[in-house]
Amino acid sequence: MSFREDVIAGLSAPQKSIPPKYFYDAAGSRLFERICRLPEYYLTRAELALTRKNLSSIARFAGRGCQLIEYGSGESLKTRLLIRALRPAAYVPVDISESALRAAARRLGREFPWLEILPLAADFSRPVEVPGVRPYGRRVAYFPGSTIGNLTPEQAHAFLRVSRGQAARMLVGVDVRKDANVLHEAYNDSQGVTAAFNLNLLKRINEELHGNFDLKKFAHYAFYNSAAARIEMHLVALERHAVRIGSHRFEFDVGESIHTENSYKYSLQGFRTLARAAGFEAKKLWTDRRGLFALHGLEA
Ligand code: AVJ
Repeated sequence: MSFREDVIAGLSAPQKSIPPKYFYDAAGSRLFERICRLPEYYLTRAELALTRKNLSSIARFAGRGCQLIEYGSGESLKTRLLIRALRPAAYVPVDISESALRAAARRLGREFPWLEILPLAADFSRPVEVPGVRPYGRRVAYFPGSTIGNLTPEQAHAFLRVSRGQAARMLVGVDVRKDANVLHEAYNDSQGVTAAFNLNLLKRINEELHGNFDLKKFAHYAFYNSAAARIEMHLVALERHAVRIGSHRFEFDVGESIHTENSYKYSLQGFRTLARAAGFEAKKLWTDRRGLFALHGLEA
């Protein structure tokens, strides 16, 4: 489905929604980078800290000379730490954005001239087949950043199942279930960067799909749904009005929302159970000092 088809279908349902993968246009990616530096958004720092602290044991688990498949464009500091420690025979970044892939491949190629980089443009919110790339040794899938949290547990199960057929081992970064107040702050930062990130989706629709969203008529709303163990992000209409996208027209009642993201949180045991149900053994667990974030080492 294209951006247009997903948006039209999502806004036509009783609970309006837009898939979170569309947050990441150029402006959205820049806003996300700013989120990662916010004092309230502990995830990025906690994952980087645990990666630094456990780098040699993580690299040992993956195995030197493996073929590393990363879901996400892999421009991050932790990816570069891992590549340096692991010296994979090949690196396959998988991302929906061709431009993000190109930029990551160019930059990593400069930093690691010895590394074979094989970028793959694909939408990993659905199961993807990573084509076989010669016998490069063990394949290890790296899925950092709690991106798996954007999937429902059912989708995460399906994703892990497909990955199991492709990679002997997986490294999955998962945000840990915790005090709802801490979670609330992380998605309601005081500088309003998360709000801008959420609202940018409407701007993107205006620019790319000829929409006429008035951004002043929507507010960022994020809360922790503890029964479902997920942060939900919404864009709430502040007044009753209609919006056009091309020839389509969508009505908003006051207080009606567009659900833009789920960000699931897992207890350590909860994620192990999910991985086991998908055919993995949870072999290793690394966490930061405060136990905010987890990296699970799974074996098929
Ligand atoms: C990139 C999906 C892990 O869910 O925390 C950050 C995206 N949304 N602030 C997350 C996000 C709002 C982020 N993930």
